Amino acid sequence: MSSDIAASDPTSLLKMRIYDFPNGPYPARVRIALAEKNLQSRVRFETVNLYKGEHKTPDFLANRNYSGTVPVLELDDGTLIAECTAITEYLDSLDGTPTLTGRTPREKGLIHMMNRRAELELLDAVSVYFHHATPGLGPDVELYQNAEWGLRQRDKALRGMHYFDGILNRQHFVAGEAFSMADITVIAGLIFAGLVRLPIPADCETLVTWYARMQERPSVKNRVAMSEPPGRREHAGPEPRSRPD
Ligand code: GTS
Repeated sequence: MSSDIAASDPTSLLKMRIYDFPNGPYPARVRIALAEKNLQSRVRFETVNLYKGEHKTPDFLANRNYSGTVPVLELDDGTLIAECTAITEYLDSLDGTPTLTGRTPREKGLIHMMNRRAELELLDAVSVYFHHATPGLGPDVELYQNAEWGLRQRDKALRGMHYFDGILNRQHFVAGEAFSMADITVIAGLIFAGLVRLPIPADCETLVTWYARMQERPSVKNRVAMSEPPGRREHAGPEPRSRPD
C-alpha cells in the first residue's frame, strides 16, 4: 500500500484515514462527499491496489473490511467504517449540519431510498457487468465470472439510466430539490459506466444534461476527469466481451 496525504494545508490535523483506490467509482462517492463537506484536510488516503488483489488478502479481510472492498474509513481510535453510504452518513454528521443525507425525517427517508435505488439499479449493476462480462480486475482477482449475469446487469444499468432520466424530468435532483448522497451515487454509476464504455442512451437527454450540470460542481469535476483515459483504460481493461449466443 502506498500513502498520499490529501491535505492542501499540511499543518491541518489529520484525524481520519481512508483506504481506497484513487480513481475507483465507489471511492469517488466518498471523495465527492469529503469535498462537499470540505473535509479533505482531515483525511490521509492509503491506496489499496485492486489490480494486485490487495483488497482480498487475509490481512485486509481480517483487519480492514470483511467484505473485501474499498473505501474503508478508519477513525483515529481505530474504528473501521466500510460501505460508502455508512461512510457518507458519518462524514455528513460530523459538523452537526448534514447536507448530504437529509435534515428532516422525510428528507432522510427519501434520500436513503433513492441512494439505495441508485446502487441497485445503476452503480452496482455496472459493477457486476465490469466484474463478470469484462476482464474486470484480471484473472488473478476475478476468480469466478458469469458473463451472462454480467450482461443482464449491464441491461439493468441501462434501464436504470432511463429510470433516473424520468426522475430528473420531474425534479432537479435525484431525491428532490437539493443535492444529496443519492446524486453522488448516480454520478458514481455514470463514472463507472464511462469506464466500461457504457454510454448514457441518447434518448436520456435529461440525464445527460443533469450529468453535465453535476460536473460543474468542484467536488465532481476532478473525479469525472479521472474517468477519462488513461484512467479509463486502467479500470476498463481490454474490450468487454460480447453477449453470448
Ligand atoms: N457496497 C460497497 C460500498 O458501497 O462501499 C461496494 C464497494 C465496492 O465495490 N468498491 C469497489 C471494490 O472494492 C471499488 S472500485 O471498483 O469502485 O474502485 N471493488 C473490488 C472488488 O473486487 O469488488
